[in-house]
Amino acid sequence: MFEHFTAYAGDPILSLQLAYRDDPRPEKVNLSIGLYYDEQGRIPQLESVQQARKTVLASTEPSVYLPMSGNPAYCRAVQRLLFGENSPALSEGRVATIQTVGGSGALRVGADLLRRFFPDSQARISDPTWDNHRAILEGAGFVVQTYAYFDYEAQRLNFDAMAKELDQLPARTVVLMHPCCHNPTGADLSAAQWDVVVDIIKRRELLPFLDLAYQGLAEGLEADTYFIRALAASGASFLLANSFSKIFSLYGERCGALSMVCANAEEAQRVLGQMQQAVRRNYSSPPAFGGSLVQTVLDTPTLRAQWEAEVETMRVRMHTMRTRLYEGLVQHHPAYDWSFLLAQRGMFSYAPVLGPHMNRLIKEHAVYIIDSGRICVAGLNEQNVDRTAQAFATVLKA
Ligand code: PLP
Ligand code: TYF
Repeated sequence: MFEHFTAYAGDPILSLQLAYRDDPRPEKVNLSIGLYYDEQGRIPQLESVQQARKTVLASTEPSVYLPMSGNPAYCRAVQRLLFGENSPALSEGRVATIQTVGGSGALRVGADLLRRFFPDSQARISDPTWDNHRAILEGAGFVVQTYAYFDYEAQRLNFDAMAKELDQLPARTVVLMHPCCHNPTGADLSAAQWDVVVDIIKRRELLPFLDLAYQGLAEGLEADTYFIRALAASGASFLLANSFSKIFSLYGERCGALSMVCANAEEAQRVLGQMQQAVRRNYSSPPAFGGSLVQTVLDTPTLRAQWEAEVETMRVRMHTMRTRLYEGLVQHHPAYDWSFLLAQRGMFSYAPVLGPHMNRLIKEHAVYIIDSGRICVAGLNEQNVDRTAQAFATVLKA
């Protein structure tokens, strides 16, 4: 019956993660997968989440199905985190939000809906982007093309090329964008550049689909929503997928949300109905446990403050490690201009120049990066950062 099923090559990032796990060398360094590791190389259990877990586990309520749109208190807390406590869009009731199975689930439900209601639209993703963006949009039936984003020679954002290309797209083109901590490049737009993008979106009637998987890890929880809030204030209609996998260190609980910012409250109600139907015919309703942890943290002032401090610790540590990597590279390979690294933010650095050396880095130095030259800076710590810089310098000079 299933003879015609072809073999699946696997996800290259997840495959490298397994290779790393099975590597016996004690000095190995994992810079491949996008997971946050602490200074000791562990995936942290956030203290705020541990406290919330006690509260949630103490509940004696039976586990009933959540509504199709998820836990209503979770959705409200997520909206305030994303759009702000005093958001006009929220008080006008024009944002529809559902709880989803991670950020990936939000992307998929959003893509399904867009495909259904905009059958003539094509989709654009940044060049480069997270590989799963293309897979999810194509899986939903979209023809997917890229828009200019990164100058591979200069290893920096090419904003002029990006703006020029967006300004030529047909109305209602679905444009996938990263509001902060661009994956894989770590190269983000400035507030002034986002203002230009908002202007183009309005003028050309584009259909933005924002993907926020690293809120708080560029400049801070509030600052990182600049584009989201500017777009909402502009009156544009758009979709926003967000993920709590990284910033709550709750990867396996699959916590995320999909928000759709609409023209008015009446439209938002109809849109919410379609979001619910998209969930119903897909997986019916999201899982309850992880969402109740997140909601408890967000809605309990002491835990909220503790969580915000924990996110800030992650952000500062990754910033420090990126700076230390830069300093090590300047020391070990001063002939090369490494300044582009300092312009990058969030969980990733991106050095396409290293991509072709991936196999040597893994084989000869036990340093795991992915073949694009993406580096997860959270895999660096005081123990391994200098050796990593040395390994990069060695393969580049040979
Ligand atoms: N979007 C981006 C840009 C990501 O890097 C990730 C990766 O984790 C996701 C979405 C998916 O998030 P989740 O693990 O919550 O599905
Ligand atoms: O980009 C990354 O490394 C993370 C982790 O199928 C990840 O987003 C990688 C592959 C995947 C799911 C998550």
